[in-house]
Amino acid sequence: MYDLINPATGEVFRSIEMTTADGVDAAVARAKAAFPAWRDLAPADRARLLRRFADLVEEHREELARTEVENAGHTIGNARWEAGNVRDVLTYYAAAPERLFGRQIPVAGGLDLTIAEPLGVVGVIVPWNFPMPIAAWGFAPALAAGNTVVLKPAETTPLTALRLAELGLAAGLPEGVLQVVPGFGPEAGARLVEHPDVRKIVFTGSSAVGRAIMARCADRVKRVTLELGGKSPNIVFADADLDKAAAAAPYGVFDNAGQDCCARTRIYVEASVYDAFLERFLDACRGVVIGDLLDEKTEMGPLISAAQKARVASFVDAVPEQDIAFRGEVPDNGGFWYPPTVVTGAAPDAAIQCEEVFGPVVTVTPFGSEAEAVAAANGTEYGLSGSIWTRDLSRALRVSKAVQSGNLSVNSNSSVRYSTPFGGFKQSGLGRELGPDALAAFTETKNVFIAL
Ligand code: TXE
Repeated sequence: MYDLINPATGEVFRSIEMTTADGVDAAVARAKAAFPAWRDLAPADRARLLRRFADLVEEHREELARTEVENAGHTIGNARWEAGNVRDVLTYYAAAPERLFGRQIPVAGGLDLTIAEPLGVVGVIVPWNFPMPIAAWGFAPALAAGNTVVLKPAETTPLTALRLAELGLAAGLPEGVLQVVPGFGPEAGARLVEHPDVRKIVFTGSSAVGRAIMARCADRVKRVTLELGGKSPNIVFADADLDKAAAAAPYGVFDNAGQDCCARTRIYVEASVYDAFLERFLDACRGVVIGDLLDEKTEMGPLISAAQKARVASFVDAVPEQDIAFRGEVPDNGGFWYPPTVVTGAAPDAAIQCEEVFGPVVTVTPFGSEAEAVAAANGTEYGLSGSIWTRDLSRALRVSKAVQSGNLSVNSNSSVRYSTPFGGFKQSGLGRELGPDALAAFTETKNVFIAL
């Protein structure tokens, strides 16, 4: 049995049984058996089942949200959004089964058909930072394209995924089409990666584990989509709406207590407005509401675990005290709270500027020219998200082109929309989730030539 801990209190609230490697094998066997019938189901029926699944998620939205508050330490506002995102992702991909068009490309001597076929059994390995949405970004397009899914949630946060699988069954998904196996990464996760009947792995998590998974997938040329860490820049030019940029910046990094692969953790501000921005930004930081997770006004909760808190602290403890421009206040109750922290004066090669902290910690650094800002933004091995604040459209487009990142936003800190592709450059990942791209990632292209 594995104890689940409420991150806001540090107390065990439930224990669950973990799936062993044998249990994973059994789940994969069921998924393999369920695949042919699911693949061959009339597209309209697959679509109808996914829509009914989305309706059940909506009906149970509050219950799912409250489960996530207790299990993952999310604020109720965020958790409601996350359950709503699952509904939206299911609804979006419910339109896909009837629209998985092939192509008929003109060729000499016959008729040529290009067809998108499902892969078979897909393994989805999910982290603990956004357990519900990231699960759905994997299973919804995979199921829509006709695959069956075995999903392994993170050790610490299995409850909403388990509930979603129950709701899927209640919606009418056949047995074996969507299964959730809570288990340890090196045991249950590794078995999914190695299993010869799993045709594809979708992994979201740390870069270290992502690299190891990719290496293991190479043994069987197994398809893999990786969504790994980030160290996203937030670039504020002197001509930007400073009030807006500064007001938005705390949410861009302290949301979900910074445990967000898209967190804007490096703020770069044009030197001529650095002081003006910093003053406004620190004011906004002072206003971040921390505490009661069930209060809709609360904006930031605790970290997921004692280990994550220790990891975040190790980065901040290496920063000289005079460089800490702001440290917020958090409850002192045995929960895994870490104060929102603003660091100034960090060197470009300091760990806090280069590595993913995954906590409510942000650096603010001045820059001189546009080229300097771009070089700083591109100065890490990550490339997931980023923001550009300016009123100059040409500059926004120029900088968007130059920043090596899969998702950029101009005058906004938002990264994820279910209908547009999401994923990383460089070591932030491989392949894209969401939008039409995810369907391509869950299908294999077959070409058939018919001689006439
Ligand atoms: O991640 P892991 P951890 C980053 C973030 C964080 C750090 C460590 O910087 O501080 O990673 O977090 C499963 N085979 N991100 O250690 O271990 C594991 O069970 C197969 C960024 O929790 O990568 C869980 O389900 N699976 C990130 C999932 O991998 C294995 C989100 C992620 O856990 C496995 C999370 C193995 N050998 C952490 N070992 C993001 N991109 O958003 C572990 N797992």
